[in-house]
Amino acid sequence: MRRKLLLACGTLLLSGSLSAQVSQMLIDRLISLEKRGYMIGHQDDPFYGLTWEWEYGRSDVKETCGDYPAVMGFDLGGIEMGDEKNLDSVPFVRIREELIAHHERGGIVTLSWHPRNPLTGGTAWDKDDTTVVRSILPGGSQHKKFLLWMKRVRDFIYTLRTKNGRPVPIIFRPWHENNGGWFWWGAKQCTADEFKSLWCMLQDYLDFEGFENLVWSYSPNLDGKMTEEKFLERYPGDERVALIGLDAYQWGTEQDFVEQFNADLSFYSGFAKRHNKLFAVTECGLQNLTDPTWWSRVLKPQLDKYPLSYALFWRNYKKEFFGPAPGQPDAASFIELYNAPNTLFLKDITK
Ligand code: BMA
Repeated sequence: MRRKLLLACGTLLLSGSLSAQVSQMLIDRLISLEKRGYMIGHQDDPFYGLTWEWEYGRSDVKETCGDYPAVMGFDLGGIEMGDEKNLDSVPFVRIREELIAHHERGGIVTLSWHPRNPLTGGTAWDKDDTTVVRSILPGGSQHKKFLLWMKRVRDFIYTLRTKNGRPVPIIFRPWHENNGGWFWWGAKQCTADEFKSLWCMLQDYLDFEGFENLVWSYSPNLDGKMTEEKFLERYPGDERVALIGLDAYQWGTEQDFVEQFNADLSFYSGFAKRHNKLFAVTECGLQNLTDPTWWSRVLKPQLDKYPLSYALFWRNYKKEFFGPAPGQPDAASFIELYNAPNTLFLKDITK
């Protein structure tokens, strides 16, 4: 049965089963936390950092500023193949363990998915064939295969439960950066209708009665000139999305980033407000923190201007890292971000 997102008294309301109440509770919590500031998140935080990997209890964010990020992100890429490890070599058993642990310590968790290319067998970035999405929709040559891929995702998510058997509420962010042209589900790779059918197919498959702990996040990439018309072209619809996300990295100059980021932040936060949705910067960062003052001088002043649920920095992979780490030149700037009253880390959201 499809979940209904109803608008009532300025909040999002979900009807349905006990698990739907689980996602509604997360939505309510996010709405209420936003009144106090925005949360800081980090991808793959408990698995590895700049100088360590796989050790339990470690976190570059915590070792830099003294607290865990409020939000932790994990990626499902590879689960569709039945793999034991995800595309970044993180064992799925460990993902399950850390995701549940973060929820149980009061944190918020989000899942992304970089699935392989179902038509060619290549990676999520295997983008040259423009028939991939069509091929996995009902009637397509790869539909049956994709049903199995979705089943593997569903089976894994089903195991994400607390000791008492309650499903963990999860911000689920599939088909991200779909306005770009680098994933097989990108704007150059499929039509808007094909994209919407892809979204609905996955959502209808995962979102059935009794299995509704997912808060769906729709997250295009930084455009710099996003408009309502452009945005709506591939937007799956208000009834299918609870959180609007923006993935935004500084790849070029600071000036370009600040300009484009503000343009999109202004559009996205306005759209979210008008449509009664949450808004978050669902991926962000400056690769390898080449500017040691970036956190407090470049990023924070922009985030401060808009109503925002959280900003999540991408993973600290040694060759390309986006989060802070102790002893790094940017650590002091990150601690400044941490000390600000409007940035929320784990302790802030659990007290
Ligand atoms: C990208 C890079 C890749 C990684 C992928 C999924 O942005 O970090 O190295 O495999 O995300 O985490």
